[in-house]
Amino acid sequence: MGQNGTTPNVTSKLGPRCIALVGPFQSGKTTLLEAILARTGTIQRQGSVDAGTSLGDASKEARHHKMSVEASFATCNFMGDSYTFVDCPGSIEFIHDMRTVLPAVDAAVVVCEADEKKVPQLQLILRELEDQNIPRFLFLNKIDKADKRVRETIKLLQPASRVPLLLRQIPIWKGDLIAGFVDLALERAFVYKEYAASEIIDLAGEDLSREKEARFTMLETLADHDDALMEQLLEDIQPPRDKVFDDLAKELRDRIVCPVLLGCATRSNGVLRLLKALRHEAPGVAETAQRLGLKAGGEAAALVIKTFHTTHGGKMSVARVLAGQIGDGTTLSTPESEAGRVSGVFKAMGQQFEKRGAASAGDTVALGKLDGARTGATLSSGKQALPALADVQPSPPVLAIAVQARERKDDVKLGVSFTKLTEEDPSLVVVHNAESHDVVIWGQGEMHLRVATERLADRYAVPVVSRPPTVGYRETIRKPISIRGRHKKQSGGHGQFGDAVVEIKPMPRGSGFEFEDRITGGVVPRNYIPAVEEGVLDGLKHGPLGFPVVDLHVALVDGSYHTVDSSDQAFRTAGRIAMTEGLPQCQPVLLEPIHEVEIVCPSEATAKINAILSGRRGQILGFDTREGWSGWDTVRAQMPESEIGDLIIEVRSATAGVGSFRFKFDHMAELTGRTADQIIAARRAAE
Ligand SMILES: Nc1nc2c(ncn2[C@@H]2O[C@H](COP(=O)(O)OP(=O)(O)OP(=O)(O)O)[C@@H](O)[C@H]2O)c(=O)[nH]1
Ligand SMILES: [Mg+2]
Repeated sequence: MGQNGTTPNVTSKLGPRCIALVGPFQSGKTTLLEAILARTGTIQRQGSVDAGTSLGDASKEARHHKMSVEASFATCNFMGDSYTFVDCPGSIEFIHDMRTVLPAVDAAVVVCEADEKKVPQLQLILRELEDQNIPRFLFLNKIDKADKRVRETIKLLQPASRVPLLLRQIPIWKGDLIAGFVDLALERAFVYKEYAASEIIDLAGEDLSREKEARFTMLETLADHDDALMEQLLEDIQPPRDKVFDDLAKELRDRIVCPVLLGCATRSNGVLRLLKALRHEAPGVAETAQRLGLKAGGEAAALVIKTFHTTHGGKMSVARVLAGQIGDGTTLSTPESEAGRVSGVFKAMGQQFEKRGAASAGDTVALGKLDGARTGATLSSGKQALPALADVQPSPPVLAIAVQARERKDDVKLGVSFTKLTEEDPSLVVVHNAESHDVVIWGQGEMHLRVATERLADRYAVPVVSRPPTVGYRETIRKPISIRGRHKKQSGGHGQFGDAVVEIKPMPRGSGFEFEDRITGGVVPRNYIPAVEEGVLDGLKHGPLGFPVVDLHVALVDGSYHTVDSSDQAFRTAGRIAMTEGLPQCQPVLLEPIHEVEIVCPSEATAKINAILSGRRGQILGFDTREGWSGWDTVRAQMPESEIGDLIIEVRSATAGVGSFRFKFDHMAELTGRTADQIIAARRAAE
């Protein structure tokens, strides 16, 4: 027969597929993957996330938190075709792993729930798919818990999507529970069986009339982009079933509708229909390569979508092959450099890697030991390296911790681990602060950083201790003075002598430091003047309040020297003494960094965000609707760096997890009073 019914078990011509499972936090993606693997016979028994027996989320960190913390891969066979599913984390803090996967997939299954609170998250994810032009299905999961009509749920979710959500199945209710569904394209009714394929039943009575009505709504939506279908509907002609399936496939691939399927991942309901829809309607690798603008000759082309550092196999680059063949020993390049020689081709199954033969167009495989390949890289085998097919940048990080190895002996190991950590997760950034000597890990949120430190301990065996990073306080002066710095030492033979008179005065905010030489008549010889400046700089590193001193002018105006005892070192010391003795008399004042912060949030949270900002000494500069995002606002404010430290935690909790911000240094501002006293006291205590 034709499409999507009892299709014979023949390989489709589209080659191996790659499908992303995405969706809001905890919507059931990992469970759905488990159900798919069980349904396709890839695993013997469907495990569960809650019991810690699922193939996905197998890392220690994921099991511990009962949530996905990185993309996870599994390849299975369905009706003669190979499918690699990529289970992406739902938490916004780990969203980068989803972003890097998306360019390479043929389609995405957006797993969601009938939960109003998760609509902003759904919108965020659909937006990523819309922006990257990925065909997408919605899998309305957890229908075992459904408490409202599906049509109402669609109405609730629709604002999250820019294209119509096209309901393709309607539920059959039995009392308060959903017992099965009607497939509107097939015009068949099924009752769910736990952990087994649904059973076909006859449609009658009220269910039949509901089916007719819902089917008409589905066809009407399809007809918006199909004039012939519209005419048939107007003339009350039943379109042939194959024609309906063709339209469904076409409009999915053109990304002008988002079909909605129903199911329950924990009981494996609706999974077979989902697989069949993917088989018949999702595009294959050729179309995906075209979407990416790949103009390949005969050579291999692939996109790296995830990097793992495994304990036994070393570095593994999971890549989707878009054209050609990649086998053991294939030499690959990135647009910038050599990627290396493939040492082993593997099938990735959760945290396991199984050796396999060469991969060809469509396959998603792990490639061993490609030292020069990072996540996101375009790999090619031709003489002329292909240009980059995708460019996915992580969101700017929003939270930081300073870390150090728990044991000194692990310092070197920690450095190596940072490289691996950031290769596995490019949305983490490690920064060495030269001034405070802090090693700071920047990430996307509290859980993100927690998982990073756990990974350092578990995966790389470097336990670390962490604390909030040092805030970049400075100090400056408010009063000009003139002072003499004199260094004189008579110790046995050769003595030391340096003598410098300087004028210290404040300068405008942001001007830094200026040194002026106003020596006349050679009272301080030319060759010693740079040493005085160096000494002054030494004295500025640590001002009277404990912080680096900025925004001042120091002029060397007078001094004296000794023909035998004077030296660079002696004048440098004199310069420093002038500062350490002079600065306390200049009315030092604390300066704190102020950043400009731009927060994005769903509009209903804007008032809460404003309150949070004001509570943190923020000055609100204004707010506006977020461009291109219906129902979202952008709030701009100026805020002290110390208050931005853990701002994200409050922002996330006020916005059901979807709010975010970026910030940029703006200026240094004077800080006096109690807050300043506390900061200075804390600094003294730490020294
Ligand atoms: N009642 C019900 N619970 C479900 C269903 N699917 C998943 N769950 C439960 O929902 C919770 C989250 O499931 P996961 O599969 O981990 O969800 P996820 O989307 O992978 O979560 P993240 O990757 O952390 O975003 C678990 O407690 C599951 O048992 C379902 O169909 N019905
Ligand atoms: Mg998951």
